[in-house]
Amino acid sequence: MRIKSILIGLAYVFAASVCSLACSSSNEAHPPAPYGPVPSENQLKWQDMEMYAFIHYSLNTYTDQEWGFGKEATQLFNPSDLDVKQWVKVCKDAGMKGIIFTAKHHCGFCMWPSEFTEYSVKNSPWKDGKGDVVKELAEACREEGLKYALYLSPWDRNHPEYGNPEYVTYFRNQLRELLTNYGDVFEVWFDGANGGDGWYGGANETRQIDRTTYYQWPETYAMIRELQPECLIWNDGSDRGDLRWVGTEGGEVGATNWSQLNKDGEVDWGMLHFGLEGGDSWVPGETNTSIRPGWFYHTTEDENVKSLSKLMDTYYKSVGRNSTLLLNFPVMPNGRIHPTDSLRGVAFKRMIDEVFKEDLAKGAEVSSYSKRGKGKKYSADKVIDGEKDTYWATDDSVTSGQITFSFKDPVTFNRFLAEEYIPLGQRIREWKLEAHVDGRWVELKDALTDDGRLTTIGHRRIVCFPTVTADSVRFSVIDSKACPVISRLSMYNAPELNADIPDSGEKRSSQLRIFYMHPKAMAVDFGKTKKVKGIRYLPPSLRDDGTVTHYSVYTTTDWTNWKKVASGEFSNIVNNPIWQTVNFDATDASVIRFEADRLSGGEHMAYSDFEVLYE
Ligand code: FUL
Repeated sequence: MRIKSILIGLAYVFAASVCSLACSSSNEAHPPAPYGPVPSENQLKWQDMEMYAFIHYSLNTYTDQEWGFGKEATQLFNPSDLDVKQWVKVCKDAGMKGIIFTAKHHCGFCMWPSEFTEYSVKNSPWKDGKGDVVKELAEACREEGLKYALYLSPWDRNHPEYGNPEYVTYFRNQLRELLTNYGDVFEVWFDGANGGDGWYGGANETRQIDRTTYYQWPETYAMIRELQPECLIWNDGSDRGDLRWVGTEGGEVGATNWSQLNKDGEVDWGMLHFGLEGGDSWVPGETNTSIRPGWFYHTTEDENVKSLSKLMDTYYKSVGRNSTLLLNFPVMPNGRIHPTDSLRGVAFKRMIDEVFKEDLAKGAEVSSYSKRGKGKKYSADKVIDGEKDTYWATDDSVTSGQITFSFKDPVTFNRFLAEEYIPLGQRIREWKLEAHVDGRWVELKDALTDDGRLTTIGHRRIVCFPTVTADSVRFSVIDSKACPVISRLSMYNAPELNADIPDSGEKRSSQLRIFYMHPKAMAVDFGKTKKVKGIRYLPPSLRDDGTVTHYSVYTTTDWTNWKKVASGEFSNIVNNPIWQTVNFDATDASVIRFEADRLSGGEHMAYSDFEVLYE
């Protein structure tokens, strides 16, 4: 017995001296080992950008379209006042750290004088065909310290060889031009849209490709890595790049948002929107949305620029949910960004600065009942020290924990911000926030979700709740996949924000008598003859089944003789389910029939709302 305890004692002394050597004379524990996949240096830099702009500008700007068909004349491109410096100023003033420019949209028109096609600015009247928008913007960004990136649509409705291997070579040649001639590019954006029909050099037909094999992405990705090793590859999830789409263009990612996907296998909508817990690759989400309903400029949307409250909501549901925000500013036909968009951008940036100007947590005494090791390296106060690379952590065997903030004088706040130290992976699955108000603990729930639960954190999670005044605040990790590693916790008091333009100017229609004539046709009966000049269609927002992508509109005054007054395509309606407007020559009608020539899925047409435009 005695010998045993002597042996144990010796073993203890030996272990302690080994530790004191290994732990470099202090009693600090080793840092936690990374858990699961971790971000690359490039992904970390990108995530820190937080917000950057999209700029949509092409021939569509001159044809009032969202998707050009590919046969629009190059002569249409003739801006009177193209001013890339104004774009850069607008974006910078809006807090954007970079710009992604649509070098080529689905119509195939190139905004740079590509040597591989005639369908470009070089055959436009602008600057007598000597201009290069991609270059001008690259230089303007560099001058103002913004990063630069490019959108190159894989789908090309102009190119005669689209669908054949020759087109893939053409696409790669273009990409090589873009990645060679315009300096550093932080991201390439390969839009997954592929509507099928197009002009295709005059063939004017529908061409389907197999998205998984046609573009031969592995070879293209290898070329990108070689030409621009710091460039991140975005795609819609079908061919795993470095960043993923979040499954909607509405400006929000899931409140639960894992920065992981699996390297192989199908990526369904849920994986895009919420990420994949336990996925084997780090593929964080980028939330893209436009400051207006559409991506390209339309005069009719001048009144529908997103309100400040909507933009803040978007910020909380993107940057505040472990994502970045890619916010689009469309360019007008004269070559400038509209003043309303510009002012809204400035207001947006000012409001962000205002909300986050004073971190109230810094005035607190911070404590925790557990921490990693015995020293101070991983203590709770690391979450308020303003250093990016220090953090509070627990011992490896501990996967929960609590940090308490105690204030001398009660503080008033309505926002809470948390950050995990993601270079070591994303860990937290569930957490809880409580405030000590008038002598009792109340739970603070996320007001922007239905159930208010707090799940993932990742790079940054911001929680919004009604204003409280508290003398203590408790942050509790309930469930973590490995020991929690938290680099920052902050509290802010945001000014109250009333919706300046409710719902971004979108409105519900008045009561119309709408009924289905058959599953793919609906009719509106006015009861008496009126002069009508258009319709507006709001597709279902939550599922694309029943969304009308191609339509015809008929009118009648007697239910017998029908006149076709319009037909066409609602471009991009599935990804961006916004109001669609169809105008036609004013005509007498007592009934309007809206017919689905094609649905994106399902057998029954569906709508969220419908309006008739009268003269
Ligand atoms: C979509 C495209 O079809 C839209 O036109 C727009 O470019 C948007 C950013 O991506 O998928």
